[in-house]
Amino acid sequence: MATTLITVAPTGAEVSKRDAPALPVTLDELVVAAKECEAVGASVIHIHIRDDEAKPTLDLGRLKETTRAIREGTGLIVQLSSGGAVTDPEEHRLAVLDAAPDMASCTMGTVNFGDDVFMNRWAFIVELHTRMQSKGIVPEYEIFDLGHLAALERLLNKYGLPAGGHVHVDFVMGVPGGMPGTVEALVACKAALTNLPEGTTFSATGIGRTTLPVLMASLAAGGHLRVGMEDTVTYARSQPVESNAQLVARAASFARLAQRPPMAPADARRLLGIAR
Ligand code: KMH
Ligand code: ZN
Repeated sequence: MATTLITVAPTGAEVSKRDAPALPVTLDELVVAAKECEAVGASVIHIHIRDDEAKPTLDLGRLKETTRAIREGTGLIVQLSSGGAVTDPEEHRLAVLDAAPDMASCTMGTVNFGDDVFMNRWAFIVELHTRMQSKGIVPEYEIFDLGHLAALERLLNKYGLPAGGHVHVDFVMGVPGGMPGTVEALVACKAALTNLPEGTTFSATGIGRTTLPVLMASLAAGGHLRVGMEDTVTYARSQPVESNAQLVARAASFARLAQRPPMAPADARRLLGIAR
């Protein structure tokens, strides 16, 4: 039976604990959230970390400690964000790879990001991709706009396949400044995958109120899912998210209804080409 890979993005860099009290910002909170999410169907965790004041950080020591702790506490695939926060310099974003995660994100182009700009120069993307190749870290290519898929096609044609040989992309939809979180945009992205290597897989996430339409559209289109408080802090109208596990459990229920139950981490490793 076909299954659904569920990625949880529990923290992000933009949401504050004040706005979302359930946001995991300490290592202990993150490990608890990771265990809960694994228990209800997640197989990948997309990690951003915070400092002692709960501000986003790319501190390498903390990233290493976090990677170790999630591996000790769970069987989840550890995917570190190389995107960080919009203010993070490129050197710090590249240094994330020195924490030796299983996976790291690799955003395929610059995008307006609310009132900010999320900068991803071509030369930076190439450096990230080639460093991941040499370190054996499997990328998840983050697609905020349709043109990012054309950039990915160019990247793979010029620099070759990623570590593990499998291409997996994540459509991040509904960011103000990026593509909308609509069925039409998702279908357009899926259609553009025909220009990428055969077997390329995709997941999708919708920011804010686009979460549910994107989740249902992705399942219907044969895609995988990403959910979490990085992307959504409202469960339903006037109902704040209680925990990341609540979002994963909902995604898992939809996946079961679609006859594509959650994928086990071991199967996700095989699919994504992760050796460990
Ligand atoms: N926080 C955003 C600026 C990623 O994790 O790679 C970038 C982001 C993408 O969240
Ligand atoms: Zn992220």
